Amino acid sequence: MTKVLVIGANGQLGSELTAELRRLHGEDRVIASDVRKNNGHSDQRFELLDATDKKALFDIITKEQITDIYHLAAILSAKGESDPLFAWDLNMNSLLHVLELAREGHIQKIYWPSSIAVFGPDTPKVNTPQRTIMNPNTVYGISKLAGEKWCEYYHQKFGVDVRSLRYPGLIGYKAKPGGGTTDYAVDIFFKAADNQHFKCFLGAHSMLPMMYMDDAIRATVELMTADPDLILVRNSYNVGAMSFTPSDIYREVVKFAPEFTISYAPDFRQAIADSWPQIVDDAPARKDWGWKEAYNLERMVEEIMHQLSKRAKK
Ligand code: AKB
Repeated sequence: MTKVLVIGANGQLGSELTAELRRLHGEDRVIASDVRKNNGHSDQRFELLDATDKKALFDIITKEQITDIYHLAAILSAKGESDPLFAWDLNMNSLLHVLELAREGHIQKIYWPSSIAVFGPDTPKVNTPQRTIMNPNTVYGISKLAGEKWCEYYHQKFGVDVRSLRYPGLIGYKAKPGGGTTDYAVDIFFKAADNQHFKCFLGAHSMLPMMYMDDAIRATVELMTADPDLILVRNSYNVGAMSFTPSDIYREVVKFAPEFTISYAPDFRQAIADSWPQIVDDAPARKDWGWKEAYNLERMVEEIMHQLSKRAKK
């Protein structure tokens, strides 16, 4: 029977994915873990875990008889640039520990997220193919690209069932991201909901691929529950949903908050955004395991603004 460990469960993706995995497998069959306790609510099935501590990870896996790991802990693109060696250590060594534990037969299945950050300035920006030039120039991108290669290697050499998606920017309203280049597209909603001016750290016309959190969670679950024979890509799948610029999302948000204002003050994150694709081609994900997004920009903005205004009225 499946028993899951989520590493990095307090993060933007982790908090929502943990809730969905508990809905699917049952509360008791999903252990949340993170390097810090979640402020506030108490979680009976939570373990404090430093993802770089292989012994601590091994102890939890054996104690809880874990079968599947969702390893989400990572330092993202913008934050990684302030301490590259720390980002490399966390992003890389924690993945190698999980892969080794699977090779040694302690766990059966791994999910590990990659990112559009694996691409670089000389990658084709429009309809970026699954297989193309990849020369990332952030430490986060380098660690994700190396991680993809390790996942593929462990699958080919040792038969480890590891699956991965190259997430675009993930947009949700339940938990905030930290340290990413696409985070502006989450922050904008909170400023609009609080009726505050929004100073965007990317330029108005900087287009990036993005995805609503509900779609990201569904893509992850669909990939992880697909027949292993359908998973033909064992480094990481491109997955797309929508692409927009700061001025596109502002135009949608202002429909629900007519007083809301924006200005643009690009900082170091602009160069990171400029090195990434604008639109990804995710044909293999659609063909192999049936990926299809449900949310476009308009539908996502409507949903988030609706949820935030409901929350404000409580
Ligand atoms: C980031 O901006 O660093 C992340 C990502 C695209 O992986 N959201």
